[in-house]
Amino acid sequence: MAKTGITLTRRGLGAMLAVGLLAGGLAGCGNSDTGGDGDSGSSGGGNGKLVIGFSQVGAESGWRTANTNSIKESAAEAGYELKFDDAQGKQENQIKAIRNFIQQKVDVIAFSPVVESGWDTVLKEAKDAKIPVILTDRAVDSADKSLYKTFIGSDFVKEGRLAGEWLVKEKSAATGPVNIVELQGTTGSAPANDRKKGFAEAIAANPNLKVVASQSGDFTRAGGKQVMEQFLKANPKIDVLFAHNDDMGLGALEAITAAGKTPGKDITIITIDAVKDGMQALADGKFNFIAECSPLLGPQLMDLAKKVKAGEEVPARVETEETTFTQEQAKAALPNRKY
Ligand code: GYE
Repeated sequence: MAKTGITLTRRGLGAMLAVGLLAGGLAGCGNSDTGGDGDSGSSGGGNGKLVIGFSQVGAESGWRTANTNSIKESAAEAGYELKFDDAQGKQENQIKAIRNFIQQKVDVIAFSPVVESGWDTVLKEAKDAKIPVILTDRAVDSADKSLYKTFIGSDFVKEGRLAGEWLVKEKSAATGPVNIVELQGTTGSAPANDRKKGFAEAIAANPNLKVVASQSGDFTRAGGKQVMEQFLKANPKIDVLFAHNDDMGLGALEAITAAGKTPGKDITIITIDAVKDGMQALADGKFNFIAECSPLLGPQLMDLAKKVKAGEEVPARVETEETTFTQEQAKAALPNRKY
């Protein structure tokens, strides 16, 4: 700021210093780079910075870690104050965090709902307090769409469908039954519900493809390993594993190897996310296909937060762009994979 065209008289310098001090004092030191984000008019922090309260699901997966990093980095870059809460996978913690944000009169509340149901009451409280809400990553099933301004994230049904469509092609020559086991994400979460649905719809195209077991591994490696062990014990013939995220697939690899089978060969493995460890397993031939789900929602979230605070119209749905990876494509993409 004030780079050119100013001749510094002593009085001028004094005035500048005073303004600088005032601004600095109000901003409470810290980030002097507001990134030209034009956040004037925000109120919550009392320091001119846009204040966002964000309630995160937890730290269950590589995807989640990358998502948290993206949000924190983007807030810092935009010069916004981020009040970040980790709900440790519990809806009651998220509700508590949202109530705290309301009490603190943040400018915008954003959250990634751990499950789809049960949000109406707390969202109504935010609405009554006139604090706009942005759903990030996961949807809620509230019938009243006025309870939130927008929903930014992936199309999980599509991800499941892409996974299923790949399998239909891959097994098109099969003459007998192809037994599939499914590791579902967190029970009641939008990505678990939607990926299951999309996959089931797609594989209906080939009557040989049958899901013989489907259970939640809670999106974690430990969960994936444990449930896969059970699957292997209970089902003598498993041809395919569809895991709702990379982490569960990675956990399952251990169980499969321990059972004396070769992942990627004896059992075809399809996952969703495409985080670095997942991409590595795909490049190494242990996974066979990944449908991407991008965690890099931070920049768009900051942009939407600024707009909703300013009362600007925003689209009700902002969809993330994604692709899919075969083993060859994973090899090519890995060197540049940031997360
Ligand atoms: O796929 C999974 C994470 O909500 C899209 O949550 C997200 C999912 C992601 O735990 O790895």
